[in-house]
Amino acid sequence: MKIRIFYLLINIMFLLVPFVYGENKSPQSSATTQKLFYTPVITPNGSTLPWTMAEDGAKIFRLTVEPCKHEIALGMTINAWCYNGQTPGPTIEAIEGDRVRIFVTNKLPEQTAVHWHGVRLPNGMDGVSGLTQKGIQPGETFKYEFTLKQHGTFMYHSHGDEMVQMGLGTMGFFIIHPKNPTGPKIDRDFAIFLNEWFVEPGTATPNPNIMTDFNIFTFNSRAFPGTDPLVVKTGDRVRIRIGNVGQEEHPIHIHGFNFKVVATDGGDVPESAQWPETTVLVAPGQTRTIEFVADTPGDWAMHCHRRHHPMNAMGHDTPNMIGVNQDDVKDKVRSQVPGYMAMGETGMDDMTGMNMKGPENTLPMMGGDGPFGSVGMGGMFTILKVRDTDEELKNPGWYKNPPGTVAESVNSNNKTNSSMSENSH
Ligand SMILES: [Cu+2]
Repeated sequence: MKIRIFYLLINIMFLLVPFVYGENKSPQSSATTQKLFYTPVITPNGSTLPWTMAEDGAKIFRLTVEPCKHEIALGMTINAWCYNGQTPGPTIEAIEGDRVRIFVTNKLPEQTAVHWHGVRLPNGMDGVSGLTQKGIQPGETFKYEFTLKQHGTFMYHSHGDEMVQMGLGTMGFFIIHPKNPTGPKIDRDFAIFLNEWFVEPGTATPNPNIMTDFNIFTFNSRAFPGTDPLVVKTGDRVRIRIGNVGQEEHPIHIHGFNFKVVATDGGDVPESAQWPETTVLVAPGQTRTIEFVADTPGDWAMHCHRRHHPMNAMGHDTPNMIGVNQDDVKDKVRSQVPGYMAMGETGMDDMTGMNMKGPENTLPMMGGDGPFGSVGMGGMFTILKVRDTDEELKNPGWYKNPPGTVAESVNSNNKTNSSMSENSH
């Protein structure tokens, strides 16, 4: 009986929730009050766009599109086109019902316009240069203004000379939180933009004319090992929003968990239509929002599952030498080219340890040191770090596997694996 009353009380509390939220949900309320409604989005390697409140209650955002230098990972910096000096541009966060006023200043050498992908708005605010507005000329500032009628994960990007402008990085997230949140509380909310580039090794400007043969694959315009890890606490409900306005589709895979696709840029997926997945395909022009409970601690890989995409620039067009004995050739070439190494005979993993000096301003095909050696990955790869304690969250380091839980050699008396993980940080 007591239990029944307890559940009855719980139910009544849930029924009251919308009314409690209703007290503060006006778009005119202050930033601090509004923060109560949602877990702020983390854009790994990126940032959130600050806003100010106009006297009439509109939220004012400012974007400047301009050429910038952008680091893909240590050792490689490109000439990108950015919003506010960043690619992806800073994440816009607002709340359903907000009136937003967005000033866009063009400092590119050509005209531009900004399209608010997936956002329902008046036609003249849709940002297609020539079709719905005049192009924003170099040096000009345009004002976009509309009221947010929906919630979800949307995007903003150039519309007009897209091949060049988006090919050089002009894209960002536009995230609208629900006015009346439903469902379980989200503890960590991440946003990751997918993109691919072609940067000729030894150069710095991505070639936007390339249609298929990309050589740099990025999460938030960073390639592993330059990608920030996603750090969460064991038991957290995690949301990851993935966006793509590139040229390629990417099946994004997470180890250790299964998740559900809870929303697209078209809106929420009804719970009855969500099925469990471990990989979600995100095509150009789509966002996919996934959720799961991170119930198992560890360092879990998250990456694109197309084989060339968790990989960096070098080696995609090398001849296939798998299984070819190069001993004879090696000596002959070495007589002409001192220090020549035969490569790819037993696979390419051995290349990761060689620290080969490639052309300037490019990245080794794969790399990134882990607690057990080279990770043998690059490109669209990051690590989901799930940790038990707040202390570990501050400095997660490498996961310390409990003794006896690491795969290890059974025929070489090699017991270094578990001790390595216990000692490494
Ligand atoms: Cu991919």
